[in-house]
Amino acid sequence: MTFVKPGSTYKASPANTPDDAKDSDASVTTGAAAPEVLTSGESNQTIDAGFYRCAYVGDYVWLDNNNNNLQDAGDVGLNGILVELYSTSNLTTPVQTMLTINDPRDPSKKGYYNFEVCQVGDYLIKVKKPSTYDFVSPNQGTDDAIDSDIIDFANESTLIFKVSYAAEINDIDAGVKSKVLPITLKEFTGRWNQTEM
Ligand SMILES: [Ca+2]
Ligand SMILES: [Ca+2]
Ligand SMILES: [Ca+2]
Ligand SMILES: [Ca+2]
Repeated sequence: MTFVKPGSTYKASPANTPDDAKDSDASVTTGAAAPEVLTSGESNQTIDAGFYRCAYVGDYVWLDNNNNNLQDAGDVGLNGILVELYSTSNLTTPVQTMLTINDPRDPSKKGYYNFEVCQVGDYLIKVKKPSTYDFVSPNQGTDDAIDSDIIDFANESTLIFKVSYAAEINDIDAGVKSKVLPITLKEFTGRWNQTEM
């Protein structure tokens, strides 16, 4: 007997734990349960298949060209920016990292990142921007889908957020702007023109 996943985002539960009444019997790789020979009139109610889904966390790092702290028309996504996912149980080593890429859902959009998170819990995101950029002001306006969420500039980090079972979180974004370069005054020449009164 072979079980087919209900959809591509589903994963097979581990098979064959000691309690056959409650376990999954479908192979994680093939979906097939071990063959059973039933005699006439015999009943076997222990052949089960378990599936689960993971959560997703994303999705953009963008350059705020019009300087309004929101992701909107005229802004562009930035590719190649390192994004790190940390569990609050270990804030020194990320559980996952990726470089931002073209959005596979819409390849014209850059700056996309997405983590598949199969363990529910508390997480935060760090965005390792180049030093030529500053982060924009976070949590501006009322629409979290277009605001920036890096609130701790020194640690390049978001607030802690909860990832629940099969959650699809698409509003954790980082806006950056070009740094205002410090200007050093090298020379100043002044001239006083006395005007005759
Ligand atoms: Ca079973
Ligand atoms: Ca903007
Ligand atoms: Ca926000
Ligand atoms: Ca946001």
